[in-house]
Amino acid sequence: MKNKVLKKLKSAEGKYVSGEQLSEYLGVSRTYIWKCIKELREEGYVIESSPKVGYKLTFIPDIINSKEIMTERESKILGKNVIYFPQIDSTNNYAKKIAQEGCEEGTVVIADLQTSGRGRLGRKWSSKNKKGILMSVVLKPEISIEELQIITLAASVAVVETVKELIGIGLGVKWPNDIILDGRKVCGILTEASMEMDKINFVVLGIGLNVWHEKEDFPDELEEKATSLSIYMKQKSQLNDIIIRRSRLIIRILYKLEELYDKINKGDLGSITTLWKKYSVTLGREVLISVKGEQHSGIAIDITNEGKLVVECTDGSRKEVLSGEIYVKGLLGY
Ligand code: BTX
Repeated sequence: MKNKVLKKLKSAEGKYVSGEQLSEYLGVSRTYIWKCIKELREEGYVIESSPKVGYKLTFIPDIINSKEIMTERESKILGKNVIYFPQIDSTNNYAKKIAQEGCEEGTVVIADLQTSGRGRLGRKWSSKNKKGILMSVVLKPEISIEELQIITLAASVAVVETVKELIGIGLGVKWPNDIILDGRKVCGILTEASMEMDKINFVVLGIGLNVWHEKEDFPDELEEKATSLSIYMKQKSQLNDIIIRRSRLIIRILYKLEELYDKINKGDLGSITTLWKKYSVTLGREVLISVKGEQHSGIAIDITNEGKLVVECTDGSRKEVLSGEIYVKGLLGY
C-alpha cells in the first residue's frame, strides 16, 4: 500500500494530491494514508503536507529496492524480478546460486553493500554502504563459449551510454572489463559463466559502479586508481546541478543492456563491437599484454567480433587476446 501511495504522489509530478483523493483511489481510510506517509518520510522521502490541500512529494532519496526497480523498469525481461539485499557477500555469488536452482532469465540481484565483493582472478571489489551500484544479472545467452566476451562489452556500452544520458559524463572503456573516468577505474564488470561441454547454461553478469564514494571511501591502495561519479562531478562543480539516483541508473542500464542483448541473441555481435570501439580508451594506444605467461608490448589496433583484442606487437607479430590482463599506457597508473 505504501508503494501505491508513493506511485500516486510521484505521478502528480510535484503537485499536491489530497488525502481524500488518495483514500478514495486506494480504498483505505485517511488515517491509513497518514500512516503510509509517515513511513515514507522515515525512509527519507520528503513529503510536504498542507491542511485541506493534501500531500506533495518534493524529494526522492537515493534508495534502491526491488519494488522501485521492478515497477519503474523500462526493460521487458531484465529486472522483471529484482532481489535486494541491504548487505550480502557478493551479488554474483547469490545470482549464481539462484541461477543453478533455475531462476528466471533476467533476474537481478542488487545490494547496498558487499562483504566479499569479487573482481576477476580472485581479486576483490571494494564497496561502501549505499554509495554504489552492486548488481548481478542472470542471462541465458544464445552464443558460443568463444563469444562470451561480448556480454562484458555490451555491459560496458550500457553503463557508458546510461551515464552519458543521465549525468552527461563521458566514460571510456578499457578492454576487457574496466570503465574509466579521468584515468581511473569507476566501474568494473565480472562476467561468470556456467558451462557444460560446449554449451553455456547461464551467465552471471556483475556490475560494480562507484557513484557516491568520496576519496576516503576507497582503500589506500586504490587512492590513485579508483574514482566515483560524485568525485568527478565535485571537481567539475557539477554535483549540485544534477540529481543522481542509483535506481534510475540501474533501470536505464538494464534497458540499454536488454537492447544490446537482443542483438547478441540475433547473432548481431558486430553492432556491439562497433559501439564499444566508439567508447574505447584502449584502441590505438600502447599496451602491455600477458599471453601464456609471456609479456608483450605493442599497440592495440582492433577488437574482433567476439571481443578479442588485436595487438600489433613490437616484435612484428600480431596477437589476438581473449582474456587476461592488459596495461594501457596512461591508465590506472601504467
Ligand atoms: P577486476 O579484477 O578487473 O578489478 C579488481 C581490481 O580493481 C582490484 O584488484 C582493485 O585494484 C580494483 N578495485 C577494487 N574495488 C574497486 C572499486 N570499487 N573501484 C575501483 N577499483 C576497484 C573488476 O574486476 C570486476 C568487478 C565487479 C564487481 C561487481 S559488484 C557486483 C558483482 N558482485 C561481485 O562480487 N562482483 C561484481
